[in-house]
Amino acid sequence: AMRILDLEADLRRAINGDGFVAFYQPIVRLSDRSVVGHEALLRWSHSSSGLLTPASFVNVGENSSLIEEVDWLVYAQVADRIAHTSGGYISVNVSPRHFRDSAFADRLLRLLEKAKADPRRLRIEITEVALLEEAPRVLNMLKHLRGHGVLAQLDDFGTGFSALSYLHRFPIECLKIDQSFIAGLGSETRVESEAVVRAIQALAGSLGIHTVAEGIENVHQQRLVRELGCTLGQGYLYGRPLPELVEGVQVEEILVG
Ligand code: G
Ligand code: MN
Repeated sequence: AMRILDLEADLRRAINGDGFVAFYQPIVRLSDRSVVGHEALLRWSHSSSGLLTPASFVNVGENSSLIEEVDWLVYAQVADRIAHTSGGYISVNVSPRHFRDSAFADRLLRLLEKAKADPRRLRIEITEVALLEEAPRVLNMLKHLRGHGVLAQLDDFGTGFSALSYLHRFPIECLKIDQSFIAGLGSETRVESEAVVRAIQALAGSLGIHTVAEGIENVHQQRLVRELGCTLGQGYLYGRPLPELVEGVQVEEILVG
């Protein structure tokens, strides 16, 4: 309990300071490793513990609702980054909590406008849980955002409810195939993981939705997901989350791969 209290106090201090930073991980076209966009990932540069990933503090934040404030700090950094760069999109993670507030979409659009950032270069990553809760309200928000150019992609796909009936009703641009299935491609669960990836590909293809294979760490996985029909990928093979955006084609990697 004392540790949590400490962390909560730290969290508040970091929100008011510059402790939270957006890191960016490239998303590439698998055919030539050209960068199509980035996912913004939250990192906390903690004074004594170093660089922390959300897994180590998100529970504290979720309970104290501070994490929403932290998310807005990240969205503001991303809007700023969009305004000062050219190139692909940047996607931000939006927790289902944000959709409980019907003002979320407008607040996000205002943030972009204030930063002079092109809304078409921002995407939101949501999980299936967000679609199940308050479906009509979420549908309206997604339509509203899309109307202004902000597209939505479904994160960690295959791990949640995967309620397929929802998929065609919501304006979803892209499915992100959860990294557990990509990791599974080279392991003893290979047959099952392959079946899941194949099924997601078939579903997405028939609905006209793109896919991103997440968590690609080696050329073996890259080859398998390409064989299964994925065209876009993300993972350590193409780049770890870093403070700077990656531009262009990763030429050196093409020669290696
Ligand atoms: O749930 P979501 O897909 O938004 O989570 C992304 C997380 O996955 C980030 O914390 C990121 O650092 C991590 N990640 C990104 N690429 C890889 C990878 O190739 N391997 C592993 N193990 N983790 C990854
Ligand atoms: Mn994500």
